[in-house]
Amino acid sequence: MRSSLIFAVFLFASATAFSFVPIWPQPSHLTAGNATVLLSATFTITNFHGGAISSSCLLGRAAARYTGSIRATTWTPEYANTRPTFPQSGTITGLSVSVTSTSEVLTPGVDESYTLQVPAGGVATLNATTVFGAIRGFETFSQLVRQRLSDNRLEVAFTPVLIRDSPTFIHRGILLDTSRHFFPVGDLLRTLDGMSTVKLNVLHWHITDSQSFPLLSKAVPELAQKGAYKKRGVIQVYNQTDVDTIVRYGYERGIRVIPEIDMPGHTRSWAFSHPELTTCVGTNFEINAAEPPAGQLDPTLDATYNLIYNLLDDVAPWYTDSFWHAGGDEVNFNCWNTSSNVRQYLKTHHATFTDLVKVFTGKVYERLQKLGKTIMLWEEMVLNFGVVPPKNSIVQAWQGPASTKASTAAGYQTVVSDFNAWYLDCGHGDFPGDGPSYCDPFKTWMNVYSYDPLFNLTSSESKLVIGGEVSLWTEQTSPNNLDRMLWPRAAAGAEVMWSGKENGQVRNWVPATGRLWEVNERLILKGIAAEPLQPTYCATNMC
Ligand code: CP6
Repeated sequence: MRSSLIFAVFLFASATAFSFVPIWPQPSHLTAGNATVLLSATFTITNFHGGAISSSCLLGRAAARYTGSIRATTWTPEYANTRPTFPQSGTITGLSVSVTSTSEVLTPGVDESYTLQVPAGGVATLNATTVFGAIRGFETFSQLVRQRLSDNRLEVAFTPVLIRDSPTFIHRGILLDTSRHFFPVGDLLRTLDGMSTVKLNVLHWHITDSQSFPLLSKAVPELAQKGAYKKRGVIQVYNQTDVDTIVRYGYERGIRVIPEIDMPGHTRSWAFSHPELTTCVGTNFEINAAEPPAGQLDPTLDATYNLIYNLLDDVAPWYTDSFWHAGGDEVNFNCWNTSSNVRQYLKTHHATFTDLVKVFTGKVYERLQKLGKTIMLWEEMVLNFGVVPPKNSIVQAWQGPASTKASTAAGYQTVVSDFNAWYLDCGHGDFPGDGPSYCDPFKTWMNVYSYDPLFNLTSSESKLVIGGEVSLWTEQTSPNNLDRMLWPRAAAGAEVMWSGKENGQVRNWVPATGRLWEVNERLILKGIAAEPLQPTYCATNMC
């Protein structure tokens, strides 16, 4: 019963797959031919005069990187249901790129549009406003290149090709949690490789949480020295050099790294070094926290703020992006209520727990603003506690369409990461006998793909949605399964965020299957251990 359902689905997927040029995410405008052009062995990406581009500029480095990776293409259509063999026309000798703006500053909303033209022979051309648009165009070009099985030469398929492309949303992200499990720098760099393949442009790095504190600040090293995981005695931390490596690697690919040091909730790990600044540590998590272990910063102490200021002043400049995620999810008042200190404060100041949240956010946001940061925050701060952050702040809505609507209706720029569709950790399963949880079922790539971040919004509310993030909380993800938890599902989200709706409708995953199959294979060739979509059988046969 179950397998026949799955195979019925494959039938639909294969039936329409041939009509697509396998670029992921789908470009906004595409016209393609039915010829194949040989790619010269000396293929080079050049400036519009045909000359080399200096590696002292970002464009030159990206051009050199893509020239190398395109020449080294090993993807073949052997197992692709999207690649019929077409007659061969001429030879493409190079790709000439032209960029209008000389700015290399990666700002939120930077122009990522490009126009790519691959003729029947000669030189292909790429035009973009900024270097970041050019990088998106390089990626698209690279997805047209394949290795011919007969003689191992490279060719560009579906020529002549004309593509005009730009993103639907300016903020297209992955949230990665490095607190529940530690991930070595290489895992983050590989994740950035996958992101650049599918044109994602934000890594929301949820660095710290209750379980561990892996960011090694110079000003307050004790937080990580005591709060990070240790493996065989080796402390698992990111130091300034590691952060710099990750931020630069992202920048070179047009990917912003937005850090989050979650607070005031989700902070039990701070208690390893500063028990005096935390509340409810060691108490019953079922009452005092969203998940074990319980522990929250004490918002009534000057020393708490001094620690936060010392930390932020030190590490904020390591992250070059203008955005800073200030956390604010799942604050638990029962936890604060266990503290006689807190109860006394409330009495003396005739204050409520909500007032405490406002005191806390007021101080932290002010410091972040002094550090030049635009603030991102979890929805609860605004929707549950009536915190009024600086006007240009970005609210991250994670509890579903009603949250997105409330956030945008209140006038906030909003990033959507609805757990009903875009929580990649969701649904490993429940405790036996508990029945399904709010997080079930497992979010398949089809769930991710069929989600509309603008569901039930008015047009003015929709305009405030700047994008989304597929989120990987890592309670049950380690370096062992990172890649298959992210890929190909993050790619499915990437297409929703880049390409938007399909003919004004929620995207239909059925005809997308063949294209996703191919980009997934390309991710695997880049060293990413992505999950398979279908039996290999389906790539060469009608299923
Ligand atoms: N950790 C943090 C989490 C979650 C959140 N914040 C979470 C909540 C619900 C689900 C999955 C993850 N694990 N810090 C919520 C933003 Cl279903």
